[in-house]
Amino acid sequence: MAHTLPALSYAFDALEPHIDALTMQIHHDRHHQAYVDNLNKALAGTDGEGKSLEELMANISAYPAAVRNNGGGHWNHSLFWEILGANGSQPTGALADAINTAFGSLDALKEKMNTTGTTRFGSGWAWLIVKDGKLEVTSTPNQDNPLMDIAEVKGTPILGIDVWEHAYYLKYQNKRPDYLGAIWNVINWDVVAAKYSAAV
Ligand code: MN3
Repeated sequence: MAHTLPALSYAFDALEPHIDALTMQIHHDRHHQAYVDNLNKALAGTDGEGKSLEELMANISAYPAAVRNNGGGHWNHSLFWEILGANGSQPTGALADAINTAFGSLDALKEKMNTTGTTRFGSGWAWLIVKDGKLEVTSTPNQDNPLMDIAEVKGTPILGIDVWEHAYYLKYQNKRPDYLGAIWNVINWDVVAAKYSAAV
């Protein structure tokens, strides 16, 4: 069964002014669509065609680079759209406790994610993952992710921040730290909390 582009659950302009509508439209309708299309092309007629995205990630070293890049791109962006939103939520309950235990405070987590994202050379992602029941911050290059068997640090991502220039260049140009500073205004912590609960 072919992979398909998930619809956004909010309008392109819902994250304004922090993430602009044109960036969202191009990022979702063109970049993510291209990952989906190229993944389907790369899998056509191979044994990977019948596998779920998660099955592909767990054994990605067995597949060609086109599956790694486009399968990762599809999985990563699907998570990214989900954990964004304009509801102004804050971490609560078990997730808030786990953040305080692992990092000391929410601000310390944000700082660590921002440093990790800023120092990722070139394109990639900053991640908040659950590893052995605990929260960790890590990053991956390109469209790799911590679900992949080739990842340096493996775990279950519950929040991912895209630091490819296509995620911020129209509004922030080369100022990746400004984008990373702003994105915390549009994190849907209710979704992150649900993913945390499912992962532990
Ligand atoms: Mn992207």
